Amino acid sequence: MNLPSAKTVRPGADRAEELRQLLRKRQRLLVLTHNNPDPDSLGGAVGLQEFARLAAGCESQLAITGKILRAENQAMVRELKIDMGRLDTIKLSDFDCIALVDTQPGFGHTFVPAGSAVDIVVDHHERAGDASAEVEPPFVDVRPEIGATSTIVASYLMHAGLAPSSPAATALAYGLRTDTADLSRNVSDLDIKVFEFLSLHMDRTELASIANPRLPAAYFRTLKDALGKARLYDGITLCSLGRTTSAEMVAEVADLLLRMEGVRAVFCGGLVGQSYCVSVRTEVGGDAWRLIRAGMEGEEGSCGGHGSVAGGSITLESADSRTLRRLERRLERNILKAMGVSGASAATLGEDDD
Ligand SMILES: [Mn+2]
Repeated sequence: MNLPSAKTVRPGADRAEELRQLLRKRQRLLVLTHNNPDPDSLGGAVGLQEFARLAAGCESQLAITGKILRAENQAMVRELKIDMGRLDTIKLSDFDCIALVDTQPGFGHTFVPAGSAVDIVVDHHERAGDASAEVEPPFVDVRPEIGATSTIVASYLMHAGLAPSSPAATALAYGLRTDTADLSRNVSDLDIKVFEFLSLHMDRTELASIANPRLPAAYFRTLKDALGKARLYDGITLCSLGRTTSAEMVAEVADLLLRMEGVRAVFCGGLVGQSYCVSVRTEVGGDAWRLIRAGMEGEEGSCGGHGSVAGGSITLESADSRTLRRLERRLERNILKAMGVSGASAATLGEDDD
């Protein structure tokens, strides 16, 4: 068990000052985040770069691993001109300070180059495993009670009395908004206070256009195809997209189907490469984590989640259509059993039912 250290309970202004002191002794900061960065990790990274520059005159670079997949996230990078490199092309010896944002050393979806010591960790996820087994970085600010990592980073700017540039404030605000579902989920007082602070500096027009980007025709073809495959049971919708473009697409279809009246839970899947990606959504108060575990019972793979959102992936030995169909049947059987609707027959969106 990890007891909060004295570090994690000191007031925000102290933390901002402590971080400033650390950065002042460094020349160049490398900011890293988890694989396939989401808006909160990008916002937090950009915000930390802003803090390093304004508070300590410390130059920095953001480097990523994986891809920026969702159209909104690509719009965020494009509109706010977020400058980032690929970690495998970065010369590590150019940097004397490494920060991890929205993740922690040892997390599965996070790559820290071998032999590199992490100096700064800012995150809002629970600390995983036995943190005491690892060398504690000089600056660790992990606060699971806060809705977004972007909030924690923006609070350093707020407490230090620094005004972020419009792009940095907009990136932080978009990260905060995304992780808290527009300040409706896992929100703390600090999230609200920080959002007000960011409101003074961000570009609202830009924020709106990031949230509603133009989408390629291929997106709508995938969506049309997916909706045709939705299987509607009493309160639960299942949808297997077959082979699809990305795990993000599976998640988007799951989000969309949950908005249908009467739907309490959605179980969505799709084959990406050799992995079958799964997204589960439940209405507020539901247990998506229980449902995904029930669905994936007996399968080779991993899953995670909390509250009304869960995701996972199943490793398939071969990706032929027969193996896929069999997997889909197993998942459907497990899910329907877990939801207590086994034996019922499915409706589709192709039928008139009024
Ligand atoms: Mn986050």
